[in-house]
Amino acid sequence: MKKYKIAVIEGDGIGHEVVPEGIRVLEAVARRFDISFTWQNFDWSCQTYANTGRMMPEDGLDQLRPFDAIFLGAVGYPGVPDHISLWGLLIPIRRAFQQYVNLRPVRLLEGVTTPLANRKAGEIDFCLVRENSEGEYSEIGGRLHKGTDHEMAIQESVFTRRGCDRIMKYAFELARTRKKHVTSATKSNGIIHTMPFWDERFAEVSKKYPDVKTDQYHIDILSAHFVSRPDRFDVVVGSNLFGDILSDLGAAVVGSMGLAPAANLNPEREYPSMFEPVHGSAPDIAGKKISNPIAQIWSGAMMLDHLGEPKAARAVEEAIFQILARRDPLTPDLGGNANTEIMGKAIADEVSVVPSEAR
Ligand code: GGG
Repeated sequence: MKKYKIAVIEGDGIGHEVVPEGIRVLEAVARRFDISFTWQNFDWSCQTYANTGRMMPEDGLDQLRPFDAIFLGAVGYPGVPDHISLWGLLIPIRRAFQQYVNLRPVRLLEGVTTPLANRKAGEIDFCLVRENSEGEYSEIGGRLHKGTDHEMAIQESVFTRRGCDRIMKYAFELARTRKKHVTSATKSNGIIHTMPFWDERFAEVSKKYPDVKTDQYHIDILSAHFVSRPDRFDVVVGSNLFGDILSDLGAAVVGSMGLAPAANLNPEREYPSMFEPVHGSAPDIAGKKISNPIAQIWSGAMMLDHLGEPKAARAVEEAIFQILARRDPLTPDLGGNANTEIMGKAIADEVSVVPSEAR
């Protein structure tokens, strides 16, 4: 029996609702595939910040280091400024553990209604590869003349050759397992230093992958293509901010934020990787127990893949696909009236009977 130690951070808002459903499904698949999970909860959140002045303890990263993976819900809640909650928990974990890949699949599934006209299941199927450790998410900068008419803020972006090359290499390697096509998100017409550098690195890295087709679009028209021609993409690589924005747009075009999973990967496996839905804590529906747990559950499937359990991962994905295709149960974001727990239980039941082959 394979044994895995998983650190669990439910975080804030609907994180408390979707994470238990993710664990329910992972426990169900573990029973089928002779896997054993040990879950350790870390109560790190905006509530913790309100109580202690910190999102996580000073030695929080040391506490997480020995785990095989981190299963995270959502971070951020009204009352704590978003930059405090993000830079106090999520971003330090991504950086300290060199989780420089943020992998976010975008798939239109059978049974899900897309806001795009005339698009069928299977027509939209691509992966966003978001740079996750530098770029526009930078602490470099500051404010001057606070509170005066001359007040100013400066924020520096950081693009390194190492950072660009390693995320692009990951995108190309991924494309080789798919349709062999990488699209780069750029803005080198307006952003005069970092984006031409990004383009140069993309051209250079692509030389090592002559079998992979490439193209690049400025972020503005690329966003338009996500809506008008989403079928043209296979792997899309973008900087930290561009990748973040594109992933919410991707989730919207395939039907719901509640369906978008993500993996923060340390490909070298020197540190634990972290698995979380793309969505945030959704304060507007938190506590109503109507949030869709699928993004969290699917992130659990990505965790299984990373742990080296592909059959279990395929079973979880297949269970999600079957339930959605059947359209029963559905949470309100998908047009149904099932609650979070009903959806989680349905997928957990399905996981023990579905095939575990890729499709
Ligand atoms: N599921 C994690 C979460 O709460 N994400 C919300 C968010 O705003 N994340 C910012 C980011 O991924 O950069």
